[in-house]
Amino acid sequence: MRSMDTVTTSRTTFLTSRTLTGSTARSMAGELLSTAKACRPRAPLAALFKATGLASMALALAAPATAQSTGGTRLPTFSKETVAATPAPLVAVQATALVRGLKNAWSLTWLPSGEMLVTERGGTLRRISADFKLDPKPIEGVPTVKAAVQAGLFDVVPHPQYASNGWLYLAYAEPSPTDDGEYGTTLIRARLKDGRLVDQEKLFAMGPKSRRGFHLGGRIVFDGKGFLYLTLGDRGEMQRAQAPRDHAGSVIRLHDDGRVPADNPFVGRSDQLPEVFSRGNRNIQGAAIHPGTGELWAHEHGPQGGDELNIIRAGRNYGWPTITYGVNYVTGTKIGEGTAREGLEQPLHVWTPSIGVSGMAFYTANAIPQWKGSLLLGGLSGQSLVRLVMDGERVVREERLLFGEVGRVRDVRVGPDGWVYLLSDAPDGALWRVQPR
Ligand SMILES: [Ca+2]
Repeated sequence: MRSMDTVTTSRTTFLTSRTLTGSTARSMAGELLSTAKACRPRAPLAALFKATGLASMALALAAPATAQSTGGTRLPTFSKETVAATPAPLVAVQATALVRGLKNAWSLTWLPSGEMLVTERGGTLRRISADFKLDPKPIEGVPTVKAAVQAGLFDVVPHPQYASNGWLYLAYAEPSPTDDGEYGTTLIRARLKDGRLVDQEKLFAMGPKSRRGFHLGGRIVFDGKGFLYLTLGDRGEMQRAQAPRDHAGSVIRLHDDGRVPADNPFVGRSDQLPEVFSRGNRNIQGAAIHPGTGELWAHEHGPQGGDELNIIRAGRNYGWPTITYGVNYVTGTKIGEGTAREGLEQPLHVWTPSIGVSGMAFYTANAIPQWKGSLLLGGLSGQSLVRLVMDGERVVREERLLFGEVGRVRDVRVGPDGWVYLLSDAPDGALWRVQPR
């Protein structure tokens, strides 16, 4: 009886932390108790939590709060434990609003001149001078964007050789040309001339398009070896992330001119799509190349709980929705098979509750020496800048910075001056600079 009390107490604590309603909590507690009854009498408590999808509880009970190896599968670290183990930030920081009046800003980048470009999700591309003056006139020639729910204009990223070739890459929700109400994430490149995008080339369009305004991904990352990655999402139609001839729920890898690289993992397979580099990704809105390994790191939104950090490797399947550490919204019911399955990748790190991960940058600058090597990312619902300290592929420290001070953090970038810059996602959002206090 004692162990059942423990189970109920732990479950209740877990539910309270996610601010579920009392009735939902009670029904979930009921679900747990039924599962407990169904378990073999001597089943360990950790196995019980695992059976009910409470993997972080399982890990906490079964082992120290670090990544473990079980049967060859490395388990992730969990934000609850890494945050708890990190009492105070190494460097206290403050954020200064440099530009206000940005409407749902999504992506920030710099041009060699020191000017900045910012996308606004509604479909406008804005220019900010090197001394932080917002040009009141948006850049012209941006393609027609479908702006709905989470859809709109996403990343803007200059080519690594922008200074010589002038190519800017943009990802956006492109409406179907037949005007049937469907849309999907599309990648173009164009040059900026006299305040206008010219020389536009469409490089990739996800298919099939749909009318669902959820989970469109939209980050563009160059790897410095002539390839680029475009992150996508499942469009809110979760099974598409496992459908082999569907771009939804994948990461795409292309040459900078849109050609499919011959060494992409599914090239030559009629049952797969050649642009696809990885799949089983729910919705990736932050990705960056690791400065040491050259590999693509990405985080993705979980459902209720289960935001993930992953290293995106060729041909790997990241599991969504077959495995996840999250549960269905509101009902808290289980999704898929559980948290692990042979052949599906485990995340490096899991955020439960979800913080709505968005934006990612490795800190390699000198301005904040104590941060060198950190992985920075933003939280939308988490309303904070997150600093992760990694030991190889393991999170050993997690700081939550600026909580509630800048609102929903959509993008995180390191500027040419070495300071960290954030975009806040709001109808009257801002560009913020983060510096030591
Ligand atoms: Ca996953």
